[in-house]
Amino acid sequence: MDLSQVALIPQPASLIATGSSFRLTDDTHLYASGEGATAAAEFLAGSLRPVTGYVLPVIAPAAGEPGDGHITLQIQSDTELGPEGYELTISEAGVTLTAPAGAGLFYGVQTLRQLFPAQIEAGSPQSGPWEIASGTIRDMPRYGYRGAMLDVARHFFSVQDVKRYIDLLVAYKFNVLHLHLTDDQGWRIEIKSWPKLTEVGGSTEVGGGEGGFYTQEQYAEIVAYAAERHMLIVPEIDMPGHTHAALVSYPELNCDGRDLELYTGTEVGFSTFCTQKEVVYEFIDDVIGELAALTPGPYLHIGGDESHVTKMEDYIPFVERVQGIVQKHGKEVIGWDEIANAKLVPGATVQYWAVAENAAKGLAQGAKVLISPAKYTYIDMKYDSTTELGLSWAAYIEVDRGYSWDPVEQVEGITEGDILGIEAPLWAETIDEMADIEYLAFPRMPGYAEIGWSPASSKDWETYRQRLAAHGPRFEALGINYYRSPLVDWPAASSE
Ligand code: TNX
Repeated sequence: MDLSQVALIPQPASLIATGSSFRLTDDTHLYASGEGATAAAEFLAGSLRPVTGYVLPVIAPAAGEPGDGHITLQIQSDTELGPEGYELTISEAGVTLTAPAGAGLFYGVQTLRQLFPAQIEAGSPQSGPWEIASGTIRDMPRYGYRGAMLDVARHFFSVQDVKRYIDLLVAYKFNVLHLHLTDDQGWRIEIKSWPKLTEVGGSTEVGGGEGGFYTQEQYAEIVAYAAERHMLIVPEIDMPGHTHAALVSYPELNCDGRDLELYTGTEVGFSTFCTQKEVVYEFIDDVIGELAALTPGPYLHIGGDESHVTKMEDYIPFVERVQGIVQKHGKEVIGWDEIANAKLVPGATVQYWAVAENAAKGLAQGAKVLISPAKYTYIDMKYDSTTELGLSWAAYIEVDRGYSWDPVEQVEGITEGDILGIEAPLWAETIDEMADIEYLAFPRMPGYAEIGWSPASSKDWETYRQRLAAHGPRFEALGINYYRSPLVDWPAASSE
């Protein structure tokens, strides 16, 4: 077998094929010691057992040579690999996966999954043999932040849906899920000190459905589920615009204090907190305080986009004050690119989605930039004019367009070191179930995974589209409702 012919996404930083293979059998043991190694080994065993029917015990390494036919996972310092890199060596005699940290072992395990035949993803008994090509992979990411965003405000998605999205994303080495928790149509996170946010503000969604929200316990469950998979949750409270659901729940946050009706349409830019009222800042302090306490990750996203009815002279002091509140609660600020019109606190990140000049204003203040240009990374954009779901205001984003761009070319004067990473947002005006998420995310998300992880020099649409085709059977084994782009020659068996 030839390791260099295996369709890996994202493409590893380096790979050497040695022309033989390793066979997983019912006698294979997974040797692991130490926290990160055992967790990664259990994840691997957990994905292999239901399909192979093998026992695959995870045990501490035996004294002396392990003998043939086993898989060893080990934490091992290697300054070159960094916190997420790994080295995977496969021979006929066995598999050795080493990494300086648990995250690297986890990513090595994701690579291993892709070396097995596609049926490995079926989740139910399949016939082998379970053989993988031999060689060595040394691999590490280009960016430390490889994100997806899910809008649970326009339509609400259950904890179970979010967990499934996490499962699908980590298989491609994504490490951040940004949750857009609040917007005009819905407030989706329980805030104990302001209970009407969810009682009232969480009670509907676009189209007038019943909406919903996460209790703090459910949110903590999502955070923990993600953390076990080396994924960070970045919560967003969008403000001062996109706040109609909060304004309906608590009219005193509005300048004229008047009662409002819930909103179930899809317009943007019509709502704003009253930036002059002290109660608004007391409210934000409570909300950010509760959310920060539930969020082990370093970031808190304050939105800041499309505040079309907030005057610039009100918007700027508002953003400046809210940044201070985030800092007070021990978190780092992320905001959509408009926040760069304000004075940014040290450590702030500007998420470039629309206006490159805003990103440049952030850079000039020493901020990092998170790259999410709508015209390339908004997976709520239709693939082409015939796509039923999605919008098209930024572009049609076929699979080639989603793949064929580079983060460092998006903002004048930006350098690799200025870039925190990339993120592909999924806005939910037009989608309301898991199958819709899957249809818009696949097969585009693997392309963003490669842009975020692989060396820029290895990017090549022609070879990528062939690798992507080979992932069709994997998508099917995973039950993913994916878009069968005509630009990709999906294997016959996978086109139904
Ligand atoms: C723009 S992206 C928005 C969202 C919409 C999205 C639809 C951004 C920061 N604001 O409010 O959902 O377009 O594509």
